[in-house]
Parts: sequence; C-alpha cells; structure tokens
Amino acid sequence: MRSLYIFISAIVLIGCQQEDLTPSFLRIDSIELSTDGTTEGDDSHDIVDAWIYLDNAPLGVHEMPFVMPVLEEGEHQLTIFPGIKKNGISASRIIYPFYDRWEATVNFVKEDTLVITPVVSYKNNVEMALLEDFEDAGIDFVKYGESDTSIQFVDDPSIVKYGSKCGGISLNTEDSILLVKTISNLNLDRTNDCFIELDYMNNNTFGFGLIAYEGPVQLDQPILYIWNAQNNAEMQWKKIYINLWEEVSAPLNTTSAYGIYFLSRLDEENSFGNIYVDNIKIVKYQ
Ligand SMILES: [Ca+2]
Ligand SMILES: [Ca+2]
Repeated sequence: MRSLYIFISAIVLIGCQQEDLTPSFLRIDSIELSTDGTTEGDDSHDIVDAWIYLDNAPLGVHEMPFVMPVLEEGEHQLTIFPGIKKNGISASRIIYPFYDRWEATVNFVKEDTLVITPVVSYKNNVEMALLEDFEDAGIDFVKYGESDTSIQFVDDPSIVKYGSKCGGISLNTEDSILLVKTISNLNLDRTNDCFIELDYMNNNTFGFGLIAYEGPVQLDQPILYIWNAQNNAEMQWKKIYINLWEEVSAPLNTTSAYGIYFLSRLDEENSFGNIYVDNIKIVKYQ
C-alpha cells in the first residue's frame, strides 16, 4: 500500500511540473562574406538562407532577414551554414559547399533577442580555377567560331558595381553573335564539386556552357541560359551560383582539361543588347 502511495504521488508531482515555454529569440538580417581579394576576388555574394544548428541539432532553414523563437536559455553552441539558390532556382536551396560555417557559443536570455551578423569566408581547401574580375590588364576570354564581338572592359561608374571595371558585351544588328571561351585550360576534377559564380546584368538573353577538350576535339555542353533579360532602364546586378559538376563528370568526358564559354545572339525584338559580367569565379577544391 505504501509503495502504491509513493507511486501515485510521483505521477501527481510529474503532472504538476509546468514546462517554461517562454522563448528567447534569434535574429539574423544577413550573412556577410569576407574574401582575400588577391586569391578569392570580390566579396560579392547572394547568401539568402541561414541553415541553423543548435548544439548540433537542426533548427531549420531560414530565409533572411528573420526572427525566430528558441526554446533555450543560457550558453549554447550555435552553428550556421550559409545557404544559396543553386543554379539561381528559388526552389533549389542548398548549403554552399565552398563557404565555411559560422560557429560560436552564444547566450540566450528568455524574452530577449540575440542579434547576430555572421561573417563567413571560403573554406581553406578551396581555390579558384578561374578568377576574372576585369581589374587587371588581360581578359581571360577570347572570341571563337562565328562570333562577331567579344568581351570588352567597361569602366563607366554608372555601370560598374565591383571594383573599377567589369566586362561588357555589346550586340547590335551588325554584330549580333557572341561566342567567347576561356583562353587557358581549366584543370577540373571529375570526382569533386565545382561551381561557377557570376555577377551579371543583362538586357539580352545569354547563356554559357562547359567545354571539354578531348585531345584535339572541343566538346561544348550547354549549361544554362539566362532568359529573363532585364528592362534596359531598370537593369540591376544579380549573382548566380551554378553547379558545374554534372557537366564536368559527364560519362563521355575522359579529360581533365576544360573551358567555359559564353554565348549570346541579339534577341529578336532588340536592336541592341548589353550584357555586363564581373567576378567570374570557377570554384573548386584544391
Ligand atoms: Ca570588377
Ligand atoms: Ca583579368
């Protein structure tokens, strides 16, 4: 009888314990990128999401800016992975594999909002197989095939956003086709991830692809077309991260010598077309 009494008391006691559901809050407006300008180029980025882990447990993917409740207080290990839109597609959100995580011990206080601005950088074992920011004397792209124009330097401050120059492509009814490719071969690894990053502004469709050099044969594989040309008066710089690995690792490739090409043709409804590019990075593991 006595043991039953203790048992019942224990149940009542547990039932009476109210969990304190007063949350703390976490607010992140943006994640910033820090780069080594010489080896990694400009710090432009389009980090849109924070993938959040608290004491290694996932707390979801949050598009910035956001404020979220956290049912914890006191010191905890907060880990944040920077997230991007893969291939520019809103429905295709990933942790960018080449940016490092942000990690810190933080202190949550109930009803208080912890505001952080994580600064991340490229991982130590990452390198740029190509870095063209149009700041030095040469341009790493040359025209080929039927192209009747090329990428030129643009230094108009009303156009340039990153550094003092960008690349510009002008199309008109006379010179209506652009086809340019990287001057030197890129040594890419078929077994590991690889992305191209690109800042661009365009009022004409353009696309790009991967070249695989199989001995004397140049195999062009289209990757992506940027169809949503912008209105000339309202053009804005955008950034895109494109995964190249699918093309690099295509079964027909037996090479490690690759290139990138850009192509464009004057859109039918246009009498001129302008495409501006900057910070062209081909990012891979060392
Ligand atoms: Ca530049
Ligand atoms: Ca250059």
